[in-house]
Amino acid sequence: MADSGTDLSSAEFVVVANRLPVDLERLPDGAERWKRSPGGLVTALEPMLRSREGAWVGWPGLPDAEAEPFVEDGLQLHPVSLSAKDVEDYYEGFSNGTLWPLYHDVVAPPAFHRHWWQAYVRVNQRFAEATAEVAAKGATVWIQDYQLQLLPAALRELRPDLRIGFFLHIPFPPTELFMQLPWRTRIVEGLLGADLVGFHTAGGARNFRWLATRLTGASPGDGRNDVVYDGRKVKLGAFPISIDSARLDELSRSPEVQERAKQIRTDLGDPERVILGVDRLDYTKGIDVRLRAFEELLAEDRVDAERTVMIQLATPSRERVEHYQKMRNDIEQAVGRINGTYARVGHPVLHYLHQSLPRDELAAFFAAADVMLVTPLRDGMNLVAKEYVASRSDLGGVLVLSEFAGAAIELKEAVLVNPHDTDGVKNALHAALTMRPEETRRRMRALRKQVLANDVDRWARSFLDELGLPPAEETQDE
Ligand code: ADQ
Repeated sequence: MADSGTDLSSAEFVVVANRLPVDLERLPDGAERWKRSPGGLVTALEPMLRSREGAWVGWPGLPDAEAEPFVEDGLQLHPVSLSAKDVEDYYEGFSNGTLWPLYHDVVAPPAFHRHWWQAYVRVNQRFAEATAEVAAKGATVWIQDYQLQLLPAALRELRPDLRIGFFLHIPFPPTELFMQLPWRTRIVEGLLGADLVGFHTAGGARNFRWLATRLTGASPGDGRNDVVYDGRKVKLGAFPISIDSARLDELSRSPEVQERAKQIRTDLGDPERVILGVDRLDYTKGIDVRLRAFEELLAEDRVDAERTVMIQLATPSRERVEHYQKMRNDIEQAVGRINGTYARVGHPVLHYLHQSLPRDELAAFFAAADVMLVTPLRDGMNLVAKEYVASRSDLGGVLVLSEFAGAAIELKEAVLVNPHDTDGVKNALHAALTMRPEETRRRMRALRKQVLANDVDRWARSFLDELGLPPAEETQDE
């Protein structure tokens, strides 16, 4: 990837996220190189950043990497260095061991450690200093996600001239749960440093507004979607994120992907029904829930092991965090048990890949699956549900979706389930496997209308319009 040290100036539009859109890799000989890490957020924001000669501030993904800022294709990249201890305490500790489980309805117990909190404060401050150096006078800064909730206030302290937006990609928890956090007031004050705080759902915004008025000196504003804090109006709102729907639609229609989808079914032994799960391997995603439902349906003979195959694709994730290690063991044990009981030689009833797949391969799996099982116990949005829908231009396939995913608010024509209700999940899966084609098409048509009309570009624009980012001057496509 191109790497040049030129043209680093102050930027009018800055995105700040825990990670940069590129990863630094250390090769066995000790050399380092940058590798693109394409994700939905990067795809959504990159065109806007480039057209404004914007900047992205974030961690390069390796501990103790002292990388210099550089420009790549008109986009400035500003690495923030984290030591191994920072990674352990701020990232794996406070972000993923405290905030992640707390914000996901404590489906795993959060750990509260003062030294994790201190690292979180320290690293947020470092991000504030890095961002303050990069942003031009009066620039717009868009901060992403739960790792950086103190950054809005820390940045405002250094640079009161900036326009600051914050978006939370995970759920904002019920107020009773949030109150467990020993540093609850500091987090709310941190977020109130922004001019606009965005959530996936209106419920998240409501919870935050209630806490802001109870825990800080904030008073309710004139509208239902704002508060007044420190003499400033702070806007709150729901901005449900989405995917690059058109691009995925096009990819999944390509002859290569369609051919590969057929091949996948052939490789599986041409079963009548293919069930699919695709997740980051995370205890919030309810992978255990769907394995249990599948296993019980097999045991009760409501699903025929000769004619049905389930595939679970799981991207490795947070492998150094304790809860994740245990969950991986539990899932792999269940996979072994299910195949041990119901598979035949050469015909596993359940295929499990602990691997990250390329986009086109993933699209082929979506196109090959009759039923997509998305059963998180809690999820901010869940993009996989939207990706499945975007991949089904044939109007085939049934989406089974947890009520506790943010996506359930928009995707009402999915078969909605309560993941805590095993019988309910079993019945939903059975209904999906036996649904009449007309009903399948009717539901998929409605789902596609929603997903194709509301893509990630629209999400980013609606947030930035609300924040008041002026349109880029010299470009046509803004
Ligand atoms: P995540 O928790 O990572 O995101 P999700 O929204 O489902 O969850 O996004 C996962 C992404 O990883 C999807 O694009 C999916 O295709 C991809 N992926 C999963 N398994 C894969 C595999 N085996 N191979 C390749 N790719 C794979 C967080 C929040 C969500 C919120 C998003 C965006 O937890 O609730 O929707 O941010 O705000």
